[in-house]
Amino acid sequence: MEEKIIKKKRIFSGIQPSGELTLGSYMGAIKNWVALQDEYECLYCIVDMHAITVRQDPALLRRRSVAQLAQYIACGLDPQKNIMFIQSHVPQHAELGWVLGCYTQFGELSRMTQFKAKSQQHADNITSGLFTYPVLMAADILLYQADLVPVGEDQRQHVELCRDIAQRFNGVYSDTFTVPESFIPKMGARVMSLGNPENKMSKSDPDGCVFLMDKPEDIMRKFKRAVTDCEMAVKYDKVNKAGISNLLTIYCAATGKTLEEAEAEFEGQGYGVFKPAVGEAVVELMRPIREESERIMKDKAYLESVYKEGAAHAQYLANKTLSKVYRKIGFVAR
Ligand code: AQP
Repeated sequence: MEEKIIKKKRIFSGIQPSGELTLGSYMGAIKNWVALQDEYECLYCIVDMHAITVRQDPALLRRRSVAQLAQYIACGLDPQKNIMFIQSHVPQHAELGWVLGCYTQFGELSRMTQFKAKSQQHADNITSGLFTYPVLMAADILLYQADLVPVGEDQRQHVELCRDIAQRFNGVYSDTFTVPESFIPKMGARVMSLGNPENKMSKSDPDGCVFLMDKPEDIMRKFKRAVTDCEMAVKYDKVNKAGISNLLTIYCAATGKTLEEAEAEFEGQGYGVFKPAVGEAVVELMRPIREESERIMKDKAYLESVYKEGAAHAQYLANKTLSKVYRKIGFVAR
């Protein structure tokens, strides 16, 4: 009987080393990366080229890029199973980014909500890199012919644009790129700030943000101070009880419980009991990750071997797509 080789589907995702990894990036993205690593062929990237769309401290960026790799591994990503690398080590990202920029409309980029938000946040430094960020992100994904992109809700619009660019290019030059789908978790797709539950939890808002490497006492303090409302009921109601709804989501994502189970558990108990309970659940979730990261960070040679091997493997895959693209658009072979 003929043996069928079933090719695994491919995943690409990345996080900017523009700050410390947060509970938001863990629940929105990394938790899914870990869950998907057996079923898919995965490329997980540290997107340092995206990070420089806003000003970075060079020494800190270098340190954070390596620390982020250690944290990926500590979260449960296995370098033997996944291709883990630093974006700037694979120059094909920039090369394809340039090409795709010539297939993206100015109007499309102007509509990106992240650009609007970040250009307000960094009004003194609105660079063209910030504007074309989604084109580079499309290149990241399309370079590897990824089928799936596990991200938080905030990145949905960028993945949609990536799909549009891929379809447009395929329409002009025949099938070249796999058109990817976003993969957004049911619980934790949009973790909100603890200080302002109307806003997304972001690494650039340290007050409302829990970092993966925070110490237990800091995590507890942040949750005890979390903004709630003047009622008493632990009930999920995103419109009227944004703070409590966010804490319930975090609690469920951390413990694996459903919203109904969590509401029942805290029925009749005030926020004075609920808030520390959420804090404790997060402390227990983060503890092994923090301890393992600290251990891995001491082994610089190991980390270097992981990102070097990852880059070599990624370059091999990236070259296949890039040479196809160059041929199709009419560049002379090197
Ligand atoms: N609060 C969040 N809830 C759910 N998912 C989130 N992600 C980020 N914040 C949340 C997801 O994690 C990945 C990390 O994306 P990134 O760091 O590359 O970019 P970002 O979304 O711009 O991160 P921040 O923390 O919001 O950075 P700043 O403060 O610089 O703006 C993505 O998959 C994202 O969806």
